Amino acid sequence: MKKYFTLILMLVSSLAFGAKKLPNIVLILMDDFGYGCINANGAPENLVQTPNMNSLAKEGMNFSNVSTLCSVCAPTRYGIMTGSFPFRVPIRDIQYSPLHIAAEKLTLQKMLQEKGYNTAIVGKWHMGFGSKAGPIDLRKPIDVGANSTGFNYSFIVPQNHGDVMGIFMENDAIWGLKSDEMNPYESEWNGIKFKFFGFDAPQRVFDTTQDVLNEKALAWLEEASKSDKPFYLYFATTALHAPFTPSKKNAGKTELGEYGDYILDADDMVGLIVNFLKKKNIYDDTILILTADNGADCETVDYDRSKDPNGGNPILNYMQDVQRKGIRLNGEYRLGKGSMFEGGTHIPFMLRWGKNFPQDARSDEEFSLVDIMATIAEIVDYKLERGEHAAPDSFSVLNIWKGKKQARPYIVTESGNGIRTIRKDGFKYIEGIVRDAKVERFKRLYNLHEDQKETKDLIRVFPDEAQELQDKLDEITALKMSY
Ligand SMILES: [Ca+2]
Repeated sequence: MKKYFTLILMLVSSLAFGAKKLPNIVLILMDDFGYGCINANGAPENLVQTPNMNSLAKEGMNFSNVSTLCSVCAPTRYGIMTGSFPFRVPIRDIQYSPLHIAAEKLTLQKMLQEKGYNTAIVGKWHMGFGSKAGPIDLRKPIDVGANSTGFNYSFIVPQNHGDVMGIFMENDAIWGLKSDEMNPYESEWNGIKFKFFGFDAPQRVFDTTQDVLNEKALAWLEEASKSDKPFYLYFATTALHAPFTPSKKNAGKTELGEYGDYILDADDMVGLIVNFLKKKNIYDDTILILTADNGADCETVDYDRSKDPNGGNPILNYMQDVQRKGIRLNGEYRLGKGSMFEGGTHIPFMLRWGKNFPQDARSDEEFSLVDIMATIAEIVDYKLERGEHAAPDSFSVLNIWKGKKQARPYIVTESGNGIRTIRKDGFKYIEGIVRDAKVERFKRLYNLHEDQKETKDLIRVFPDEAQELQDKLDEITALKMSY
């Protein structure tokens, strides 16, 4: 009798207290979006306006010291989705296949599915398809892709804005494919040629791609919000990856030209999501994260196109012209996308969850995008069985998200060509070794607390500290996990 009574009591209490729905989660991951592109982070308002992101900073938290995993796209995305440093797997030279997330990997989205979430990705994928290496024919059935990593729904750009596929994919098949015919074609932006396979399916158009993604994201949210299940939307935007092709609505509006107009598109997108959540009265029940995979693709103002026999790199020339108008796209940080310096890895991060997290707050605490997975695991009470395939490098930084102080043991990042950096107590060590002997010269040590622009190399001043950090990197590599 006592046993039954206990059982009934447990049922009653789970109905009364345990029925609290888990929070919805929307993770907006911008592409190549620099720390300094937002007014709230220093972008001059006379050049470009980001009212929706500024409001988010006021309604939630704005972090000034968050690092991405790598200063280019795919490795960072891998790290966010798996809680694993991307140097543990070969991810570079991605050509659509194979799928880079192994079947045995626990992902953020699988974890949330297990907790009863309805999950979706809308936007840039860049994680490959299929179980076999080599060129993949997207017209044929695909055995593994975005959905098999834990998304109930996917509507994706296979690689990135401007990719040769030129199509959208829905649930890992080409969206609207009519036949096997191919009619290759080209287009041009800023003197750069873009080639497309010409699948017999709706083609992405540069200046409407983000609009299509917005519509798909809102349509999915509309459906998902009708259900009792909590939802997780991973919204990976095409903005602001080159080509910089703003919508007709915003073209010509800013003093920064197409680049600034494209920032307006990105800001409008944030407004659409926030307004949707407010309209549905679920804004306070949703964890909203806004961040970026890596910094803007720009050099410092010292980049000298005149020394290049070809007149410089078209994108870097373009970005330099933008910065000469008086904006620092990556804030005060050195260099940008692809580099091992902070301009490539020091990204914007905003966060809101009603009254559960501070509002109108700034935080200078340090953490990494690899920590999203373990932090969310703690929030939704998912017990991570730590190991090589379960968030091996992710630390819960929930205290930081709650506005408190918490020291993450160290921060590891990578450059586009796989040079790793490790940061601890202000010291940032750049290993400058491994794949190519020519990069040996990049072995460096900086004190970011005193020199955030990374101008004074201290490797000869503090050789022991540098060695200690190299040893730590070696240990992290050998153990296959750092948690
Ligand atoms: Ca990127």
